[in-house]
Order: sequence, then C-alpha cells, then structure tokens
Amino acid sequence: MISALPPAMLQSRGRYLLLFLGVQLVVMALLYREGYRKRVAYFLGIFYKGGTPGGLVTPHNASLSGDVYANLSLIARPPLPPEELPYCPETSPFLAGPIRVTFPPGLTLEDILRKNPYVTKGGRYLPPDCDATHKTAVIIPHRNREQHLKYLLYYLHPFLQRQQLSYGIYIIHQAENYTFNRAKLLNVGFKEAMKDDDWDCMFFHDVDLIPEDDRNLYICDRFPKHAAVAMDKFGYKLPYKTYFGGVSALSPEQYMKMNGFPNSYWGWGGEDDDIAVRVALSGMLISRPSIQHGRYRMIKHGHDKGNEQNPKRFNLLAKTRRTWKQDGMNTLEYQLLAKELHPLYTNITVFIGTEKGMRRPT
Ligand code: UD2
Ligand code: MN
Repeated sequence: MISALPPAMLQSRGRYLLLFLGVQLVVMALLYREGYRKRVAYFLGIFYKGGTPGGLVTPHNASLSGDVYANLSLIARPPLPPEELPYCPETSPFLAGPIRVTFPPGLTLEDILRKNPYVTKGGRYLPPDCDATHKTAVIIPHRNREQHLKYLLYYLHPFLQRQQLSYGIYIIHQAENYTFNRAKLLNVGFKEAMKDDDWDCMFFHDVDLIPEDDRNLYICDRFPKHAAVAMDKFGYKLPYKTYFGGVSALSPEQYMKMNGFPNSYWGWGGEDDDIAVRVALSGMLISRPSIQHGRYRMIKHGHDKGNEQNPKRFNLLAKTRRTWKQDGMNTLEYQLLAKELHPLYTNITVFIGTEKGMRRPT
C-alpha cells in the first residue's frame, strides 16, 4: 500500500514538501555564498565520519608501534583549491598517543627531508588536507649541538604534522664563542619570527628534548604554558612546583605582557626561574599539560664550553621584581648576521654581545 489519502490531499502535501525543500535549498545556497562553505563542509565531514570530532582515533594502530612516522602516509592533498579546504577538526585524526624515542645512528638531514614531503623551505608546514586553526612557531636556542638538532627535527616535524598545525621551526644560533645566553636568544627568536608571520603561539624549545606523546598539543593556552612537565632526567615528574625550564609556550600577547624574557642571564641557570617569576609578576598563572602527555626524553650531554654555571643567577633572581620592566623585549639589542631558509628550518644567526654590552671585548 502506498497511501490511503484521496489524490487531492496527496497533491497539496506534495506541494508543501516541495516548497519546504525549496526553501531549504535557498538557505543552503545563501549560507554557501556568504562564506559558510567551510562550516558546511566541516559539518558534512562530521556526518561522513559518523561521529563528532574528539576522542582518540588510531588509524593503522600507530600507537602500538609508537613510530612517530607511522600514519603520516595517510595525509594527502585532496583535489580542492586551498581556500575550499574544510577547517581542521578539533581533534586531529592522526594522533596516536605515545611515541617511541630512539636515536638511529647515521641519520642525515636528507633522510628527514625525504620522510617529510609536505615541509617547505624554512621548515614551514600547512596541513595539505584542511585549514589549520592554530599557527605555532617553534623557537630553538642553539650553538654547537648539531647532532641534537638532527634528532629533534626528525621527531618534531612528524609530531607537529600529526597535530594538524600550521607551523614553522626557527633555530636561533648564537654566533661566536662568548658566553651563551638562552633567554636572550629566545627574545631574538620571538622578534624575528613575528616579522615573518602572525603566529598565534610560540614554543620555546631546548634542542635536546624530544616529546614522547603527541597528545601534548603544541598550541597556546589561556596562560603561559610549561610543557616539559615530565622528563626522564627528573624521573618523569616536576622537579619543583614553579619549574619552567625545557619547553614552554606563550601567545604573543602573553609574551609582551611580561616584557618577554630577561636578557641579563649569561651562562647556565636561573633564567627559567626568572621567567616563571615574570609570569606571576605580570598577573598570570602557569598552565600545564597532564603528566601523562607532557613527557620528554632529554638527549644525554655534558656541560657545554661557553655555558658555565652563572654565579650571579641567585642575585639576579632576587631582583626580578624590580628589573623585569626594564629588562626584556623593550631593551633587546642584537645584531642579525644571517637569516637563511634551510629545507627543514629557518636559521637565524645572531650576535648578542656579552655581559658588558654589544661591543666585542678587546
Ligand atoms: C636546563 C633546562 C633549560 C635551561 C637550562 C639552564 C631542562 C631540560 N632544561 O637545561 O631549559 O633552563 O637548564 O640554562 O631542565 N644550548 C646550546 N648550546 C650550548 C648551550 C646550550 O645549544 O652550548 C641550548 C640548547 O638548546 C640546550 C639549552 O640551551 O638544550 C639548555 O642548555 P643545557 O641543555 O646545557 O642545559 P640543561 O640540560 O641543564
Ligand atoms: Mn639539556
């Protein structure tokens, strides 16, 4: 049986149905024209996948192997112009949790390049299959740690791609052999990276720390974030409550609110604690990932020449309350020597002077 209604009633019902469908079509067309294309595509995406974004999807069981490259081959460029790509989902479908970190001998930059076909000049990346909702620059202070840098690049590129971020990697290389200054290099990195793009998050990253879980998202939070909460060298827990070393992340607004980092810590130690104090003094809190996600392995190393313990660190720390507004981004001085777009990173070579100032000691 099709219907027991008289033909006249059937006809008027059909007309209403047609009218209703017509109105819907017009509304859809209008939304589409007014730039809602992406949102429509996004919701269609949810229906096709048969679920809301969220939760951990593990295509090809990448989590079992822990291979950071395991599911990268699933990322492909659809035949769409870039402006028609849907927004990336809230939770990336490429996340797989724990990453097994080993240090394969004989690894070359060419090997890494081959494994990361979507990375472009200067170490930049845009997800090929969706429009990223986060834009992160990773800033790495560096001198004479080429081997560590290679391993970090090997892990960091696929790690960030799994998170579907738009990203760029910056190496801030301190020129010459005067005393190392990590925090000042990070200030330089911030300033130079912001000239390139409107990054919405900056990750300040030691060259020797490898993240071990891709759910440790490289995006910014409401407050400055300390990401390296569980390192192997501290038994996978925080060494003390206000610890802020290793890897941290700030939005440009948060960074400027605390006048960036101090320029006055020459040599090893203290600068990370100063940064934590500045966060508090500028009226912010510290945000952190969970201890399960913020896991890192530090590549073993000794003390570097030119980065001896800074004997002044305790005195400096005692004065932060008085100095932070006069020592930071507003007093940053440096000489940019080179900015090169390498295939896997942007290299900034900078002369930052010495404790005595920008003049070379004679
Ligand atoms: C701890 C902190 C670090 C920083 C430092 C004190 C951890 C994991 N990290 O690191 O964030 O607060 O103490 O300054 O606890 N570097 C070079 N070349 C050098 C010297 C340093 O590239 O010659 C860079 C490199 O990125 C390195 C970072 O500076 O990872 C920190 O220096 P470190 O690794 O020697 O110090 P570490 O491990 O005690
Ligand atoms: Mn280290």
